[in-house]
Amino acid sequence: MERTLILIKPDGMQRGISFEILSRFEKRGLRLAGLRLLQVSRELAEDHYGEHVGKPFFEGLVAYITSSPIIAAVFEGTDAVSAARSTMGGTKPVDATPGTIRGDYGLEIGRNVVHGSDSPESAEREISIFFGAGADVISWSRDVDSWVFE
Ligand code: IDP
Ligand code: MG
Repeated sequence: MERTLILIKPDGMQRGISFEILSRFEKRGLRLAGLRLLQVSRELAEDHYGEHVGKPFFEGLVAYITSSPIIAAVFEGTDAVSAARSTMGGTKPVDATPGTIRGDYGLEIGRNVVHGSDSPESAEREISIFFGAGADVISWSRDVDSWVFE
């Protein structure tokens, strides 16, 4: 089953809405497969956001993502990557569709509350960054799975 990496970014943590956000993915039907509370180092930030190194907003992005502990979660399910991205809404919260996480909880692009992998390949890479060596990702089934997955 497809997996995706979700991060509750520092603003989501500081604002006390981390579990509210996680519950949106859970209610959508996605199954939680991994969960960590961690402090992101500069090194980890550069690895995770490697595609953005050198862009004008990169230093601000690193300062943001390292500014507070975050939650990293793995969710799995049918088309988990695109399901999570549509639940999150667009990158720029002011333009994100109301009803999405970013459309409901954010205003600024540099304070957009949540991260989700943008492709299955990115998901695999990002999950190994946050859940490599020793951090568990668990394969399990729920009694309701047959009511969620066809
Ligand atoms: P995504 O999070 O929707 O996948 P990306 O383009 O991958 O969006 O950008 C990663 C993160 O970098 C964004 O979520 C946002 O926090 C930040 N970011 C992207 N573009 C800008 C910008 O133009 N100014 C400030 N921050 C930005
Ligand atoms: Mg991205």
